Amino acid sequence: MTEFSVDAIRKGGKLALSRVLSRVEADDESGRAALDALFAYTGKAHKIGVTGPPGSGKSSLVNALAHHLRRSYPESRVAIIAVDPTSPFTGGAILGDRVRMPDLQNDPGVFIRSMATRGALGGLADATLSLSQVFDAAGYDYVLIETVGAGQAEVDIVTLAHTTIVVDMPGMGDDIQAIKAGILEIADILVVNKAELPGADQTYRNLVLMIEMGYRGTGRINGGHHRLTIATEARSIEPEGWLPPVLKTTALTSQGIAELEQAIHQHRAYLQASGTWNAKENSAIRQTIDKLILKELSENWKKTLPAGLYETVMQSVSQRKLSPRAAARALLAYNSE
Ligand SMILES: Nc1nc2c(ncn2[C@@H]2O[C@H](COP(=O)(O)OP(=O)(O)O)[C@@H](O)[C@H]2O)c(=O)[nH]1
Ligand SMILES: [Mg+2]
Repeated sequence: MTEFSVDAIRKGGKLALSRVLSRVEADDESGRAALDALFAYTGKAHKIGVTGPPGSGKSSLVNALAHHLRRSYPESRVAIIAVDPTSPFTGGAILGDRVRMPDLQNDPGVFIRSMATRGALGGLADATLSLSQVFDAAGYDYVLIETVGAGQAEVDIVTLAHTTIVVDMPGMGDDIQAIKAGILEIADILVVNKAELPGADQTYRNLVLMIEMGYRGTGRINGGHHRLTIATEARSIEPEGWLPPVLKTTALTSQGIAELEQAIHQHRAYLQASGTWNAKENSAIRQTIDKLILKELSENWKKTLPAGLYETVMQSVSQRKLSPRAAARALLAYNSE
């Protein structure tokens, strides 16, 4: 690592850290070199994903949790990665969070990093993983990752995080929404936030019921929805034995945050006792290696094709003379001669 000092990053210099995070997010030469050099120091941080519908209070909850962790464990450091596809770096939601909890920004033990998708196709999960590795290497004990529960993001978080918290709130067209999004199945901990609002108890009871039905295997929750396959695969590395608790919180007043923190640490203890902690780490590492191999293989292979051939074949496909699969086969066959 030429441009960055591993030492400076590990000593907690926020400026050094901030620079390296930018390079890593840009995925340029120096960012990749930094990740390589830092990898040896990773593997300790507890990565906690927080997902759920927009407006349910994820940011508020993450902020309250960060405060609580810093108060309860002053020695520990907390990183926050806010993945918000709707707001740019300095934009709305994130600015709002800053206004609400200004002191987190000034806490030397807390680092907040927001990340917009910026159209990076499928790159968001990779970038989030890379950033959390940097925080891990820099000695951050907790990495809290907030993602909006829409589309693919909540499935990605399962591979990324050790503990996935799904945040719901009263009156979201009650919980049907949560089921549809397939987020119930990925939850290690379920939170009904805004618990002081009317309807919170109903939402809470529904979630408890659905969790219990789901784990008795009646299949009533799952209904053969295709997302279940993904969630089940993600969960299949986790032996049965963890029943996701349902908790009530009021993030704005930090009500229930201590209980949430306890549940998080119980889940961590469970993961470690059952060997799942390592299994999760290894499965994420395996995925990364496989992705890198595929990328490298296909980039190298494309270079061996005669100039213009790919485009010619591509044209045939766009004119519907060839199917994409036939095109791929033809191109691969050409090279293997
Ligand atoms: N009544 C109530 N409002 C809350 C609570 N937590 C968050 N909010 C409010 O809900 C809105 C959305 O919160 P935010 O944390 O930005 O939600 P996110 O979109 O899920 O990140 C904001 O106006 C918050 O002030 C809570 O516990 N009770
Ligand atoms: Mg938010």
